[in-house]
Amino acid sequence: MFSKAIVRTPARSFINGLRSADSGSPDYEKALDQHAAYVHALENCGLDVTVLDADEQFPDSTFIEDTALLTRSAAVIASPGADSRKGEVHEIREALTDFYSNIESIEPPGTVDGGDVMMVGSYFYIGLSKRTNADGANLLLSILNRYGMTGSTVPLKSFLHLKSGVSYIENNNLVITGEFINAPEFEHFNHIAVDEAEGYAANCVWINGTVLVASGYPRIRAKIESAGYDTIALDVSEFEKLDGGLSCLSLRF
Ligand code: CIR
Repeated sequence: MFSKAIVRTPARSFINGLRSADSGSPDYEKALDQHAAYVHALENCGLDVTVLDADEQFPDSTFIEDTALLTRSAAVIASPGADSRKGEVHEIREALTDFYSNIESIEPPGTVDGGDVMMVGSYFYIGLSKRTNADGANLLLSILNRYGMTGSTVPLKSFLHLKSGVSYIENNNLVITGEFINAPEFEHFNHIAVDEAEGYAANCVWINGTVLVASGYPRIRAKIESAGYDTIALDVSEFEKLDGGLSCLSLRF
């Protein structure tokens, strides 16, 4: 169960954030409204939400999940793989000192984006991606081991982050799409499979029994509900334009 979340309000510079394809420029005002609705949904799921101020220096800083990994016994400050995002970690360390006494860090040349780390109890899957390298993953595994946790790596082919294509929603259930459907690492889970057309919605967020799903993807929402979950659909169209999904917008712990 989670009791808290940290989010960061999108900065005006958000419209200049990183993107892999030109899906149109995000609308800043709309992004603010969507972000406010997201915070409201987290609160409705019972979380105490800390909202950090917008940081104009870093256009992608609202995708706060990438800056840290929060576990039950320690926080690990990430080491973002994209040059324009490296400086985001300083402020998050500050914010986490209010909540954690054990704060570890991934150090260069290791890189890890939080979006590449999927928690399944005390086991962590770490995607090896354009953003997360083997040095970073090994360092993260050694930190986790020190705190009695374990994990393993998963090679990525086309997704930006591991959690762009797979989400653990507890009870051995994975919402899963694309290259991960046949991945041996995930074959022992129940698959709630997302077809390519709804692939974006594979990034969803379990919070205390409720699953936040992106709106506009009715088939996957229906499948998640058939598996016994309540869902909340949220419009995150402006974040999708910058390759961001629901999980990227918060750190939950
Ligand atoms: C980036 O490319 O870093 C941002 N525009 C999107 C980050 C999305 N984060 C995530 O999937 N965890």
